[in-house]
Amino acid sequence: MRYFTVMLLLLAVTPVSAQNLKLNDLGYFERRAINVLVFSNSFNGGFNDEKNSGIEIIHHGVRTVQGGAVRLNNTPEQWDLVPMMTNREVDREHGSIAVTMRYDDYDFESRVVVTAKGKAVEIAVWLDKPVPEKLAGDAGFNLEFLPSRYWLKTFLMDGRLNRFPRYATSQTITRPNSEKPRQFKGFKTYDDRGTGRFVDPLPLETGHRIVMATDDPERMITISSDDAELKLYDGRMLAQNGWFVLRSVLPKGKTGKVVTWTVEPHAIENWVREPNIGFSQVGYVPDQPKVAVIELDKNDTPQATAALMRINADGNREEVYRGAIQSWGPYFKYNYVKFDFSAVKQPGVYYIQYGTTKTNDFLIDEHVYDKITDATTDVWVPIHMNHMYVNEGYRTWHGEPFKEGYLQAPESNHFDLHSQGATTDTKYKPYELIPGLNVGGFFDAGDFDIETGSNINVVQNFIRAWELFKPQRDETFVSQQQRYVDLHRPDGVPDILQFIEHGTLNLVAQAEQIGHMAQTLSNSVLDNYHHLGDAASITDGLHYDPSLKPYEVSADGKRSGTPDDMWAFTTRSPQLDLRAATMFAAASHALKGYNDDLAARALTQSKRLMQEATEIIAQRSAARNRQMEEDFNWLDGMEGNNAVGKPDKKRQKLMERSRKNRALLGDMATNLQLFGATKEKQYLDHFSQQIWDALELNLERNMQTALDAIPYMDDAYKQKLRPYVEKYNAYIKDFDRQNPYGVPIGLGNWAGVNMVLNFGITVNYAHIYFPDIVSKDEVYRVSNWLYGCHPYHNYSFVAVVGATRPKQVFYGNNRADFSAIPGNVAPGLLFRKPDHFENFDDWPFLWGQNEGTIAGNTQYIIFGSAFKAVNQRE
Ligand SMILES: [Ca+2]
Ligand SMILES: [Ca+2]
Ligand SMILES: [Ca+2]
Repeated sequence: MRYFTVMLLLLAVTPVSAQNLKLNDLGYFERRAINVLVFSNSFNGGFNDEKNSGIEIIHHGVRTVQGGAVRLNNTPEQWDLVPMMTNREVDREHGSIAVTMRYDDYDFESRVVVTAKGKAVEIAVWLDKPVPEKLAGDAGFNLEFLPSRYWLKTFLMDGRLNRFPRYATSQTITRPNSEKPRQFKGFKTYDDRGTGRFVDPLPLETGHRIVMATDDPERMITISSDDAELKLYDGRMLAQNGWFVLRSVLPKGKTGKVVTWTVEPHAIENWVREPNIGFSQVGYVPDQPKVAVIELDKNDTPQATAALMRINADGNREEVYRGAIQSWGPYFKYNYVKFDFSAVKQPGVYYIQYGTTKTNDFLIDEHVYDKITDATTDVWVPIHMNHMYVNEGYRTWHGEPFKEGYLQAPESNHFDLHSQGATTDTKYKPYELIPGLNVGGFFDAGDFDIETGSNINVVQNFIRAWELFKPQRDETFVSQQQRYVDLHRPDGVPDILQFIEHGTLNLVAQAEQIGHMAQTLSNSVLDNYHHLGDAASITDGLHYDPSLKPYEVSADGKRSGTPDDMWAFTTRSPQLDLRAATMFAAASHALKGYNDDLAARALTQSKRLMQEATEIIAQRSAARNRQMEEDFNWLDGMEGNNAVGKPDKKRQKLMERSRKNRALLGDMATNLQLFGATKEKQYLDHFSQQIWDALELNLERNMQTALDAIPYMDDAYKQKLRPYVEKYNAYIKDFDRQNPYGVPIGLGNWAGVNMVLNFGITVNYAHIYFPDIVSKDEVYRVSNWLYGCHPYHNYSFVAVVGATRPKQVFYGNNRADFSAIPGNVAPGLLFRKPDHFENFDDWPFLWGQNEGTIAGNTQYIIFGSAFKAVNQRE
């Protein structure tokens, strides 16, 4: 590890003038305690309004304001239109940032210019052409405030006293649907119950000057406008994930500078952010390295030492270790130092004392990791079993969903990033019931659809955990016949086998009924996709009958005129079929002896899909060479991280040979799975012919597959693998140079937990098979990160179990409730450009930081199982 021993110099960071907001080198306005970002993050995520864009304010370290833009609604929802940023100019000379944004649907362009004016910014909206007739009265400049940081705080509007409501209870009116600005792709977020009218919130207050949070110096902010009326709304009236919205409607028929606001966030004089002491909330086993990473404000001066304090059995506290603080250096906006207390090995209850900051307590003990996967396997996973009634003690998590089954999707461009092509690729007509699909499967995440790709991963993850560790844990009653799941009720069958069975049941049904894999089984209408509540109430459980009127039920009570039935999106993807074939082969192996009938069905589908999908790809390849390139790129991830710049000649040759081999021999990992399922030698030969080129081309990506093969291979294989593992070990250690936490950190639109877990799994296996190359110390990198040693805060990303201070709020089936489903794993630290990491623990709704997914959480089960295995080996 790279330490600069005790270099307690002042850091070479330019201090920002305590007085005025200045445009900094990173292109945002800054003064101490305040960052004002102007479209550093624009509206270009996977979905429309992700509450992550436009003008944003990071106020005493918390991003409490965002969404500053010209918008078409009082309180925009996720699927309301967002403007496309067409130009952004930073004018250093005048200290301003100008952004041009455009609504193509309405041919409507506006420009927002933000200029530093002392401690405030001026936000001005400019129009070259007047607001289009259709949008007059609706288009306005909006700025949104995080409810969880403003509720119960006071505010003054033109001197009138008020308080932000804890819960949405303001007033609304209804207006004719014809007046509603178009929503994403023409979908509707609401069910108007046949009234032809939509709901529009009324403002909480209006005026020309608002002072928010006069009672909280960290949140206090003053906004005024001479030329426009400010209206304050509660966005939660329409959608629980709405924010408080302040807006000014753009005037009709005007051009030029049409709206001007002055926005002044209050800054606490000489404010220094509290140190964030990252450590493992689950605790530490006695022999492992124990290094706290301390995140410091750039205006903070590091302490010379920190202490490890023990809480003894009599309740007394004593300092048992004092060590030097070691500097790591700057990483994005903060400065990092480390405190190494590995020397302390005695089991006990401890906390860290750094200056005046004390952490909560944690354990050092041989058994701290024993239960890290229990909440995930016993609680989170069974709650996500679709087509079942799920009970826990006195509580029902959900009834049996989607009793009416799934209809063939018509041609459609869906809202959850799916589409149905012009042909169905099935024998079914659009809207026809596809029988037998309402069985098995797992809810995707915070939504309740069956994402086929994710469900394939889930079954594979369970199989992997089963084949490697044979966990016999039985805490769950599962009856497919009763369609009933009861938590904490053993039924004599290992739960993991029942989860493999449950996932396989749905996927085999897809292959059998549809003839190939569906893309997804998902909602047909947007107004039940954003469902918050019992999954059984998403649809009415009755078959949709278009001959009935909407909301009408047939005399026999079996059909309704409400078009709420779920759809199967069936456009054929041979790549998805290949992945399913791999999974079915492994599932048939795992289920043999437990559910022989399902095992046989899975093997039949595996062989058929493997053959058909390979043929389809070959046909396509012959027809379109370029498509082949894409197919194979998709399959083997050729564009790996270690391909820097243009590939050289040698690399080009390797890539060509690798592609050719893949076309001839099939996917390398599939071959390995098929060998495991059938023990037919040709599959292993096909694997062996490809693995070395794959390792040369992309070591990080293919190391796991190489390690997975070890149980099937001879000693020569392992010897040949050694130099690659040595290179992989260097790759692991290089993360100590890249960031203070020593793990891969993702900067994408979804925080990086999947990448961190993958890395962790591979490091565990590399250590298990090559302990002399990859030392045991390396396996703790990922556990430390997951359980609290990370930027922003030090809470464990895994809900509830094992940790002293787990995160409390996640995005999932429970997302309206500000709670956690036990065992959930958060995506983690979401990076906001240009330099801010974030994980809200008081606001669940940002999926990129708080949403647990079935693929991610079952990946965590593998990581946890492997990690426990390493720790329990002597
Ligand atoms: Ca989904
Ligand atoms: Ca069981
Ligand atoms: Ca229905």
